Amino acid sequence: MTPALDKRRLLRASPPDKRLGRCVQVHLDAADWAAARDAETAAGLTATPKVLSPVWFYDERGSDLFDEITRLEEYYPTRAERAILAAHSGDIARLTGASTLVELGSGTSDKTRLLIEAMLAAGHLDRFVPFDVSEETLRAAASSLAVEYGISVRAVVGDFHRHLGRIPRVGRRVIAFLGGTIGNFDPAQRQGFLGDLRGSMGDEEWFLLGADLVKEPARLVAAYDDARGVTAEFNRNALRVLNRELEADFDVDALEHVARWNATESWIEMWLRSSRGQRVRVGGLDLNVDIAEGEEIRTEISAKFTTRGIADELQRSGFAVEASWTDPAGDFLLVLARPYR
Ligand code: SAH
Ligand code: AVI
Repeated sequence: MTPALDKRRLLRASPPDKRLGRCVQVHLDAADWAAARDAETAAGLTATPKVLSPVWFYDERGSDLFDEITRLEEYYPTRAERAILAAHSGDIARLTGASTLVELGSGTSDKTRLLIEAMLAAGHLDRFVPFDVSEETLRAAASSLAVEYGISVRAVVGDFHRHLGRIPRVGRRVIAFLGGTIGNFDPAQRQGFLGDLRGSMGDEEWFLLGADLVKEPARLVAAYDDARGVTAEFNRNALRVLNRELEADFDVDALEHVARWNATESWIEMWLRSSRGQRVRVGGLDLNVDIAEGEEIRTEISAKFTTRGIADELQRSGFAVEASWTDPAGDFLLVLARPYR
């Protein structure tokens, strides 16, 4: 199942999974999300240049490919963030004293185990609330974490840009947004997201943000254009998902992966370049899309930050940085912030 794409499933909430002895509840969201996503896709495919939302990457295969990316030699962010969490999860548990850990864009919640274990050791953690648009990955992670740690897990299927308000406000929360996923938002989305998040948080709660830092362009490009071609396949998979879910007929094999550093915007861009002209029918959108030979579709941006830039953006959105850490090489940043009035 792709990112909560089946409208019927969006309409119901599944009951707690009693077999686990703990509450694994998936709150599914309203069908209007699919309509908004489709409208955004139609607008993106008729824009110049053509753009797509990264939401199309994460069907089951895309989530597996992302998992493979995190283990690539060239893809340093996951290893760097894991090193920070290994060194500082105890500090985070102590500073926050939080009883609820929320994780946005949780995926497999792999690195999050370090936080969960530190928060359990500190004796405060009651529940974990993973939030993701990809239902299958969310369900699998929620079930195994509930069984493994014996904590209550309330998983929420939702979209960062629409459904933050559906996250339960229970206990004293630390809201983690790891992996540098904030870099996949454009500046307006980032501002909207931080404002929504701040508006949904109480003064005693915490925001833990992982962000990738600016570095030499060659390393950045290699991280998004690995030698084995895993990222290329991850990129093309977005259009395989579109073909399946929106009854489209993109010739995916004629689309070449391109990753480039945009120094002006301070972000990596991923594109798919068509090696031939193609007229694509997108039945689900009742749309024909003409793609010229050599034309590129932008599928993702991944912004890279400075420590100062992140602190300023957080400040402008109503958060004050309480602590921040990098890995020993200074590749990745983890920031612990709290709302100010
Ligand atoms: N946090 C994990 C996974 C990062 S991959 C890590 O650090 O490794 C990005 C995750 O964000 C995926 O699990 C994907 O399904 C989710 N995601 C992408 N777009 C989303 C959206 N619009 N709303 C909610 N989740 C989204
Ligand atoms: C999820 N996100 C932080 C990843 C990134 O690095 O921007 C997605 C990704 N795209 C290509 N490789 C990894």
